[in-house]
Amino acid sequence: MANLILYEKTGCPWCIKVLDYAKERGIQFELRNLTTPGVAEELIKRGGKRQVPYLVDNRNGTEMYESADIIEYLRQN
Ligand SMILES: N[C@@H](CCC(=O)N[C@@H](CS)C(=O)NCC(=O)O)C(=O)O
Repeated sequence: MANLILYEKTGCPWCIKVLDYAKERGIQFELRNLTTPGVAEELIKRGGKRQVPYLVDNRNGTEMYESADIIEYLRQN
């Protein structure tokens, strides 16, 4: 299983913000796109709502919505 999973959607500006930051820093994710069948249901089950970006850190169980919070988390971790 990948350390970091990012739920995202093609063309979502908040997702692009997170992906650009991660690219700059050489951080890699397993990407799960909302348009893939089953992914939206999986996201809602995990976090409670259909909103991307959503980060999962499998190293410690941290999960969160909100691009600004995700970027801050990646910066600190
Ligand atoms: N404040 C949130 C905004 C996230 C947001 O608005 N995401 C939109 C896509 S850009 C979304 O998840 N919409 C629901 C959907 O596409 O089904 C953030 O910065 O992460």
